[in-house]
Amino acid sequence: MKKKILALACAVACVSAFSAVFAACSGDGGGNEVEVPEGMKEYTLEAEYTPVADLVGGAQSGSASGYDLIQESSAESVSNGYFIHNIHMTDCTITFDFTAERAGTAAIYLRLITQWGNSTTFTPENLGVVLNGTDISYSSLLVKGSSDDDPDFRDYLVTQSAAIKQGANKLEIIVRENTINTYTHSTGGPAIDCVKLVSDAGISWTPLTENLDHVGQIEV
Ligand SMILES: [Ca+2]
Repeated sequence: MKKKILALACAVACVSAFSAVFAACSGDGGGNEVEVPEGMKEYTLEAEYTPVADLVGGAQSGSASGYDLIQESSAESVSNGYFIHNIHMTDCTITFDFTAERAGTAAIYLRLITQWGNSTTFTPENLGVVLNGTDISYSSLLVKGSSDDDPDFRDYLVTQSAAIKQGANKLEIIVRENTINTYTHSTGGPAIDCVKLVSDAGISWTPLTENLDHVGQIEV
């Protein structure tokens, strides 16, 4: 009996230790904690409020474009109840235009899942993150596998310190030609819930809240 208890205690301890190591490791697809240092502010730019009307994406099966790229969801991990999905198309670009009161720096987090169940590594080769026309050379993001029906969005740190200009700035997330979508074995992009900027530059933007008036409707 003692042996059994000892074995059980050891198993629990091992699992706990393993979990702790695993959680601390950024390579587990679990995302990053958003950190807001003193003097900085966190800004959330919702993907569903970006210009999607003219976008052409691609669904897991079939086509997807325009407002159909916005998915409503009551899942706990979804910020503001909506996200953008089905951007499985080379060059499909989600654009966040924002304004800064002054020049400064920003940490950039993307809140993402993959729709095809498997955790997947995004790099600048298959997913461009472009600020004011310049590629951010992030190393890689291991994004947790998930699904539209049960999305488990996490924040992924792309860069700790991007240069923000005074005035107008443009952040683009660009799907590049790839074969990472393990469901279609062709081009895949992540589903995007929002972008979080942590900055001292005094950021504002104009969210296209009217997008939601078109969700679920067929445009003619
Ligand atoms: Ca959202």
